[in-house]
Amino acid sequence: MHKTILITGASSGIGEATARRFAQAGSRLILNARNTEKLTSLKKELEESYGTEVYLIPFDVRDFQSAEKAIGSIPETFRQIDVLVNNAGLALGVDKEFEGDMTDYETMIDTNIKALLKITQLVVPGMIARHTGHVINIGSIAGEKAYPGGSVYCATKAAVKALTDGLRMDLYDTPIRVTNVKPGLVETNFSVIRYHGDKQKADKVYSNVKPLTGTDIAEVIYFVAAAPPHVQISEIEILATHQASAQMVWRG
Ligand code: 8X3
Repeated sequence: MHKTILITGASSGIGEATARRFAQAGSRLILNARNTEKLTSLKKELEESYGTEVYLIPFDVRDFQSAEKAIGSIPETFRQIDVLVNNAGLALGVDKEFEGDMTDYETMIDTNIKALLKITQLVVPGMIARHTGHVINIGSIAGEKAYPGGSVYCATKAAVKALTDGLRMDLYDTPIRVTNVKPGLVETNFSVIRYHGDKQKADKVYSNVKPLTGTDIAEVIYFVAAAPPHVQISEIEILATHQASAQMVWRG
């Protein structure tokens, strides 16, 4: 697919796997994350393995000024963004709503909701002007129904659903497509981050079950983007085979 793809949160997990999948397909990549070192080594790997052209925009998506500056200064050859993958996001904590850390709550709200909205605002007007584009937001099954210990994370993913649906309505008179990709149990560094670095607790989330991988989700994201221009996959939910909901996971 000879397109230009901007991916946020591209240094690990689903974002990194998505970068690799589009690189394999011959796309030009604009990659964002906070970790410049990881991004730089991913750029090197993708250039060497696939001959991909990669432009890096390292910044914290919560920093709107940096976002404006970085996206505003994308060089001419990368400027025609065809696909925006709003992937940057995280879960922090599993506490009861009335006991959790307010700073964690703010970080989730700022990253999963406000930053996604800001990046959308910075990229979509160009898509409208070029009469082409696709916004793919990474939601979650957590956005469908709350579960204990996840209320704020679930709220942010419910917001992603609303922002995705609203954007699709705002763009229905344009050729721009809008998709919500909603993964279930995916083994990435998601749970390590959620448990504030407690690897043992994180590993338990994926024990005795075969979870999805970032690569599985990247394949779906690629499929959604590669569909013919008249096909808009509005939402797609992906669960592990032994998973029936966020909480129902059969572990044998
Ligand atoms: C991640 C899926 O089930 O941990 O978005 O909330 S879950």
